[in-house]
Amino acid sequence: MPDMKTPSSAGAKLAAFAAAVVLVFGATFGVARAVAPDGATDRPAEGHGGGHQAAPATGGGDHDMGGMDSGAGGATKATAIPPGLAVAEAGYRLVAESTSLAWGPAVPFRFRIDGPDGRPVQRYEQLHERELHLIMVRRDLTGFQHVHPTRGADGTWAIDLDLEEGGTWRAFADFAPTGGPAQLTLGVDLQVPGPFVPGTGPAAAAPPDPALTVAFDRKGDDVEITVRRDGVAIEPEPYLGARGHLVALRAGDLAYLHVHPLEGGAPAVRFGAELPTAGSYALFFDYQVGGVVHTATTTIEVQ
Ligand SMILES: [Cu+2]
Repeated sequence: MPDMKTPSSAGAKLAAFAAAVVLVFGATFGVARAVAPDGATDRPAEGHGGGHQAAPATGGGDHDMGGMDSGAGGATKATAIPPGLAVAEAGYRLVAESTSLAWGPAVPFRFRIDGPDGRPVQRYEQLHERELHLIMVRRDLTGFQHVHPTRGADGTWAIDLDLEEGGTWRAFADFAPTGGPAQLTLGVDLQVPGPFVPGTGPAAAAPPDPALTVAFDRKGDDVEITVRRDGVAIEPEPYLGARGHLVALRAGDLAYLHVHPLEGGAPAVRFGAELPTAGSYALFFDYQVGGVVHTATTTIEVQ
């Protein structure tokens, strides 16, 4: 048994690291509660006493992000970490069967969500009419896919992905485990061997419907999105229980911001989007017109 009162250099570093990890994870939970929709629209929030009061870091706080100020131990300042940066959180872990996938138009991807008991989660709450949403984003932000895997009897999720573009993809699983947090977003990087040229992903190459245009307007903390066909504003059709779904990712680290639809404003669609720091954010808006789901994308700068 090593004498814990005689810190070796490695032991002291490990202790400081552990303290920093605890603080960083503590901050993660606070912000997830503050930024997440918290089931305000489609399910009651569970066990979130006071969570809404936690204020996310706003403008100017970005220099604190990810501060693993080792050495400082207990003095490390708690930092605000948005969702999507962690592979495990609140006792849940995203486990990919393989993080190296083949190249091709229909590549099987299998994963599971392990719960606090170490077993694959088998019970989920509906979140926007699905148990789990899988968002695939190429790390250069030019590839985006929003798909819905199917869950097998053993809890394993499976889907065939279109991976005709090489590079590193980030897979985000967005879900609400029964008895767990009201919304969790876990992410893992997947390597897809193949030619990689930045800025040439499928989103960049997707042929837009020439009759449709999409305008993104910032209104304070909100984002207002107007879809037009031949110049005339139209209301998107209901898709997964809403008039559209917006994913916001912070450029640089792909932090995944939860945004929530707001009532009113039709035919435009409005979202509350608390963007936690200055910087660039990529927005991906899924909407349905004429029975076809389209994705519109833009980048916004937050000063
Ligand atoms: Cu979805």
